[in-house]
Amino acid sequence: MRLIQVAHKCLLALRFENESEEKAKKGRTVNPLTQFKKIPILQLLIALALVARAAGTARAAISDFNGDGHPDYVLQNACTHQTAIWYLNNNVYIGSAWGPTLGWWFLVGAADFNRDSHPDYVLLNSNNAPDTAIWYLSGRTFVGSAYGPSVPSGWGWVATGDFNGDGHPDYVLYNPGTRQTAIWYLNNNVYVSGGYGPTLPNGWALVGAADFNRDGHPDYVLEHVTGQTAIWYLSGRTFVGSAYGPTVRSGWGWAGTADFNGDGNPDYVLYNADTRQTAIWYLNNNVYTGSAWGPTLPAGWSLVAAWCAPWDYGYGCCQ
Ligand SMILES: [Ca+2]
Ligand SMILES: [Ca+2]
Ligand SMILES: [Ca+2]
Ligand SMILES: [Ca+2]
Repeated sequence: MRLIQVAHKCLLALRFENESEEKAKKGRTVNPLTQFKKIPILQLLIALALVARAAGTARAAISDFNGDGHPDYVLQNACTHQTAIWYLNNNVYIGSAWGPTLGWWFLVGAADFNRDSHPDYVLLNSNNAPDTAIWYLSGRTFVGSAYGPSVPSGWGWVATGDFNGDGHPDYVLYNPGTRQTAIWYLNNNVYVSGGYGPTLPNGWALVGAADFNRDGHPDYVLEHVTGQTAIWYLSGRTFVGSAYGPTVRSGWGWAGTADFNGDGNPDYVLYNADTRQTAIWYLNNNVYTGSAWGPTLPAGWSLVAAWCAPWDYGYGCCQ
């Protein structure tokens, strides 16, 4: 449904762009429907589907906000743009507190960018070729902000991880059109340099990053259109091996990864956007070892960003 909405919106945008270009060229009104037919529709729909699919794999912001060693959820409200931290002990809800209100930014991740031992928010202003911002927090309290680098056209922001081992979180970017990946090395919020990572095979998308084989290097989490996941082991930006992970069931989305049971192995967080139920899938490296329900979120709240522009309100995101 989301895919159709996004594709429809993009088609409308392209149609109007095309129409106004023609108008500018010829100085007269053109029929948008005849212009519309000139767009290679199948190729366009495939490209849009790839973009929407990458955009649809929204990520949760999961980190340890109260410093007790257990990862916590950040919830976001699509109507009020308020955030809330839900403190967890493994999969069990133990309390909550308000976080900052996002305005027109979307929350997609959390990592400690200024290295004060408090996780900070990573925010985007759209789901495609976004501007990025870091909101510095002390616990749940906003203490400052800075712009990060802007993602180039055709690329999307996927995850953070320290890929060069300098202690600073870096950005992982993904181009759903070419399936190329890239790492942008940061010093706090400042772009230092970038380089390509491996290119994914057809049908797979990059959804996250964590160190699954515990060699000190973050690895990629890939998801196939079937829900099958895979870990691509990296050394820096270099592919060194891969293994299949468990398959995410229909109705559920892969939302993030963190070590919930404290055994040192990253686990999967799954989220059902219809029921707002969360689940933890415990892993030993790439191998599923068990699962537990996490808390179910209250109505109006989500674990992942709802990609709504102000003009979308009333059409699905804020109900
Ligand atoms: Ca915690
Ligand atoms: Ca910080
Ligand atoms: Ca780094
Ligand atoms: Ca690794």
